[in-house]
Amino acid sequence: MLQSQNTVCRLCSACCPVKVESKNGRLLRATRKSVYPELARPCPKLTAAAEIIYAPERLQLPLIRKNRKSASFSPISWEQAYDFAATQMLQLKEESGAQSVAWLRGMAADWGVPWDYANRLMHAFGSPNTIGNGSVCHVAREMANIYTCGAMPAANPQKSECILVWGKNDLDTAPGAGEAILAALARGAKLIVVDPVRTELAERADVWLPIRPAHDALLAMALIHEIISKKLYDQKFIETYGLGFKELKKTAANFSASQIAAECWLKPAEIEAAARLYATTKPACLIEGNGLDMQLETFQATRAVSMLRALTGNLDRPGGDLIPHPLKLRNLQLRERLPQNVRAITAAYPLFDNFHETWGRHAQSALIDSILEEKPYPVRGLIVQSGNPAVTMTDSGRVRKALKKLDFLMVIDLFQTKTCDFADLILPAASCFEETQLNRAYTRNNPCILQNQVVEAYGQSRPDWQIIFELARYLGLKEEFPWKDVEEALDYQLAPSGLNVAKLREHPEGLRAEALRYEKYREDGFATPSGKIEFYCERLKQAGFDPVPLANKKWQNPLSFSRELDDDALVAISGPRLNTFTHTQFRQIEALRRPENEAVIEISAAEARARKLHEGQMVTLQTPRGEVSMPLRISSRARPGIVIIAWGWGEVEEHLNLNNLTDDKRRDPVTATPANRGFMCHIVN
Ligand SMILES: Nc1nc2c(c(=O)[nH]1)N[C@H]1C(S)=C(S)[C@@H](COP(=O)(O)OP(=O)(O)OC[C@H]3O[C@@H](n4cnc5c(=O)[nH]c(N)nc54)[C@H](O)[C@@H]3O)O[C@H]1N2
Ligand SMILES: Nc1nc2c(c(=O)[nH]1)N[C@H]1C(S)=C(S)[C@@H](COP(=O)(O)OP(=O)(O)OC[C@H]3O[C@@H](n4cnc5c(=O)[nH]c(N)nc54)[C@H](O)[C@@H]3O)O[C@H]1N2
Ligand code: SF4
Ligand SMILES: [Mo]
Repeated sequence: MLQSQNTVCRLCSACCPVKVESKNGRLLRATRKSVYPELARPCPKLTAAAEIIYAPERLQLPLIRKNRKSASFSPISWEQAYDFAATQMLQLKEESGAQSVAWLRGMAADWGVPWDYANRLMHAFGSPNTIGNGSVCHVAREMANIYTCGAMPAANPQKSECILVWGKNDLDTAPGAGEAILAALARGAKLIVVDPVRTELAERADVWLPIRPAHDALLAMALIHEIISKKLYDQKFIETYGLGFKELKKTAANFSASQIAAECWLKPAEIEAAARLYATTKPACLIEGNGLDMQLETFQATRAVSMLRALTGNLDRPGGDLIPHPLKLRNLQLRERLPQNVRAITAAYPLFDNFHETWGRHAQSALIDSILEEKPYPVRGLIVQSGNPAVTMTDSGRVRKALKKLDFLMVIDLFQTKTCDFADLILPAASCFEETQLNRAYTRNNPCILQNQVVEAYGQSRPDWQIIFELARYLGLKEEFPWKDVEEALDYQLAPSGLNVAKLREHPEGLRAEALRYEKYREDGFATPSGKIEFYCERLKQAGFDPVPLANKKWQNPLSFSRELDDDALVAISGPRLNTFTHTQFRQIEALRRPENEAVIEISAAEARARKLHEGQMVTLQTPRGEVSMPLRISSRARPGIVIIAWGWGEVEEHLNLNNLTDDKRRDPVTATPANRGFMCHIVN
């Protein structure tokens, strides 16, 4: 039977509302529902949805490694798989304590309820070690925003007159948000872009600041200084709602545009123009992105950036940056069940571990410290769900060593990835169209839209929720997972919000639990300890960090290997994400492989001339950690001094693995963030 149903696509984290046509439980095609159909561009991943979910390489059955010396796997039944997994986990628990088993989450299963279920299972089992990859993604930025204004604001470009895009490439990574920017530009809104790469948005910007990678903290402080010294800030708002403005003003005075411009590869006049345009055009919103992540100064850089919204009085005003209304949900994580005396492997980053009730632990690199260096104790068993750490984690050589050392590794995925090379057991997961779930994008902000199962699970694959609920039974944790299916579990979790699965299904356009309100701070204050915007943060001071960004820090080049490599080195950055792929995924899909999106290293024409390199030749990049080799592309997107390296190709060939180059020794002291994105490297040819 032909059917047309609504759901949310989760082939990448943009979580677009989509319509799916299916026949006899099989997906035929899917299309995005855009608010701006005239501006919408098709998403190639979604267009290829049927090819992705019915790819011949897709896992259909649980697989067990024949023996530790063998590279081949044999199919087994789900019962045998759960039994084997539970036996391994319980044996490790008996020998070394439950904490010797960790659960590592990649981004693909979402940070909504699937994250809660994994945490619940591990907490009930007795291990505090459910670890997400938020130290290299947006969770570190969430924390910085929460420390400043109590929440991660959501930009409202729909009503903005000026949009400041900082290290974000929405046209390729979040098309709904990208279209909202295009619509604003079409009605005359101004655009400022901070990005070292000439992206499509940078090309369209009124002011483009092609910043030297990882120098964002300096630029943010210079913008703050410019706005304060030229009296462009919202004095009334700051007097009423700000804490520590004087201290911020004093620190920012050390970072005037003329003092820092050269260090940031910018001109003072450009910085001044950006500050004036942003602060004098009302309302203005600020869209920050992954360009700010994966820096050694991610936390303080983002804190400084987040202060711009408050200084200009744009917080929680239409067209500014809205403080979200998260849905009221039951906290399912059972963290209170953990024995008091067990420390998490991420304990060296206590502020990051505890900044939020349900974000949990995200200092991803601490997992590798634990396995290899046994700090603070050894993790011996690992479950990897919806992630491909052998390729996506920092310093792949070190990660591979750690995966090899484990006594037990189980991977839950749709495909047999490079990470599976180290696995004892592989469980086939259902895709986003084959499972019902509630994604974080729709619980942190109203309106709430349900991701709906619209087709049957492929082969014997099972949804993530089902795998966790069933594994729980084999671990003797049936009471903690009493629900007969995900819908019952979702209804239980949604109860405080007044919503439930049935109501959400009836409203595919989404439902609000509360009416949209602006300027909520007038009644509620901000969710910081002082109830104010904390330009100065006592909690950070107490923990030994700068209470105002860069207050005591002597600025040093934060790019990895800047001390080890000579002047001939270039700044390498991970290429902006392509709209055809999600990280390491989908390279096996024929329809998504085109000559223009293959793995390449991009440099400017000037740089190629100076180094006598030509288009198409193979080049090798080297850092003290390792090498990658790819064909060279001479590109107008790259400025001199920079190499842009295609991201995610390590799944195809080891010599294409960008994380062979990255360094995990130096990290942001608050969030454990390594410099995956900006680091020095040599071209060796
Ligand atoms: N050098 C460098 N390193 C980086 C980055 C970079 O730009 N440069 N980016 C970083 C960022 S922001 C991130 S988020 C990470 C991403 O790191 P990962 O999360 O490891 O990335 P993916 O390659 O998307 O891996 C997701 C895996 O989940 C599987 N999968 C998809 N859907 C499901 C599902 O519903 N259930 C289950 N169980 N599995 C599923 C996919 O097949 C895939 O193998 O990489 C980080 N690492
Ligand atoms: N198609 C697709 N969509 C995705 C994903 C995907 O893999 N593919 N991944 C999802 C995930 S997990 C994430 S985290 C988001 C990321 O979404 P975005 O934040 O939009 O991510 P990127 O395109 O990686 O990077 C944004 C921009 O930051 C710039 N940049 C690089 N280094 C710096 C720097 O040092 N400073 C500044 N200011 N800018 C810099 C890059 O040039 C790029 O244009 O996308 C999500 N959506
Ligand atoms: S952008 Fe991402 S979430 Fe949206 S339709 Fe494409 S793959 Fe799906
Ligand atoms: Mo990410």
